[in-house]
Amino acid sequence: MSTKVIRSKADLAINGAPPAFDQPLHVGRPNIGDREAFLQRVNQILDNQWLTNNGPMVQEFEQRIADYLGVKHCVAMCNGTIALEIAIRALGLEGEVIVPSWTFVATAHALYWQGITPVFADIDPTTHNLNPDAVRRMITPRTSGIIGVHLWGRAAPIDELQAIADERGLKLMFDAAHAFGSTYKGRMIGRFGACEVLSFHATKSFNTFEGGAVVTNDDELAETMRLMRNFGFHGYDNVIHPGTNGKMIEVCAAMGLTNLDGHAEVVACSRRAHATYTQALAGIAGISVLAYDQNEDNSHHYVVLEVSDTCAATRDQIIIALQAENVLARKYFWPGSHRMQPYKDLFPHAGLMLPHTQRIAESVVVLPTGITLSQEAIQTVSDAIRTVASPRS
Ligand code: T4K
Repeated sequence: MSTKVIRSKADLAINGAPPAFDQPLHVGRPNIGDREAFLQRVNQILDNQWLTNNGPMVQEFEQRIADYLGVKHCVAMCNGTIALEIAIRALGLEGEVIVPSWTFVATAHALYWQGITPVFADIDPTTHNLNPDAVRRMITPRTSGIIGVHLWGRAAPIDELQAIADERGLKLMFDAAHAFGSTYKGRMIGRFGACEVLSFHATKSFNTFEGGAVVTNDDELAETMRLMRNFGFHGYDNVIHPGTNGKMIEVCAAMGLTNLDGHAEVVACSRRAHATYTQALAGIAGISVLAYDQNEDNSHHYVVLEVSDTCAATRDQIIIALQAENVLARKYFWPGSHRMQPYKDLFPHAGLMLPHTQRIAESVVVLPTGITLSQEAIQTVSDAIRTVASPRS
């Protein structure tokens, strides 16, 4: 799709040259597996005349995910946010819960939506994950739990957070929306804390169109969440728990089963893309590509740049220049949840406790990835960044 060579600032679309790409290059382009296999499954669903409500595809999907992650239970849901809400409620969280601000806003919203106050703790600027010391500082008598987030699929400091939770009598769960297939100290994410929540949204490395799940080794918790996602029904006409509609539908499970078969290939492709970006962007003053620990598994789905003050261009100048080339890079998760509503009005001074979050939020650029992105396109995107970020000669 791209043929343009960008060698100097004059070649940049921002200076009037034609854009590098005639079609927009998106962050979050879905990875879509074997189309024929998916359509066959859809036909099977139509033949079954069973479209939702814990159908055979969902049951097979749950078993495959549980086996893959090595956990006892996978409770599939309609999306990651509802999965978070159901997990939070099933765990009995209340009062205040400590979360990072540096995450997608769904983590905080899932608490606030249920009348629980999200209390934002700062991150370690090198890992982008919760800093355990910052978590300790935010504990009050009203704190009931901690939600760690494995941002960019890189595991939160699980052992340290578990130690704090044990010491202070708090519940611990994880938002593992980015971490499908990631490991922590060689063990699959999914088994840590009381439970972990996955998102299978279209934009994730592994998707079910929309979807999510809570995975856990806790039998009772899993049973409660199964009730909660289906209005509390236990058999026909028998409601034994308050609940909502959090069910995954059959066609989403069909997508999940298909994409699961192709997931290893997707990860290999993302790993290559990440390596190509890293190489192509090496040596630009003030720009670094977030690295993944080679001793751990990670989907390599996110290519995250940090633009520091020593770069010849600001983060926003890079984003604008890329947009002119039709490269729709994103500032995830700018400006940070604490500066989004309602938290901005509720906690106007939260930023005082979040210096690293605020600095990182000003410096991040997330670049397009996905199985349809060619190596040539990655090179062109990188050339554009190098040109914008080079000092004027
Ligand atoms: N926790 C964390 C840490 C999360 O990152 C998320 C979701 C959640 C919890 C909640 O899980 P879910 O309830 O969503 O399952 C997107 C996604 O909607 C969201 O799932 C994701 N995180 C977040 C990081 O990104 P937006 O508001 O940025 O979406 P949007 O519409 O701007 O699309 C993103 C990009 O993807 C665009 O460049 C367009 C492209 N795209 C999108 C879709 C849906 C496509 O090319 N094709 C598509 O089908 O939130």
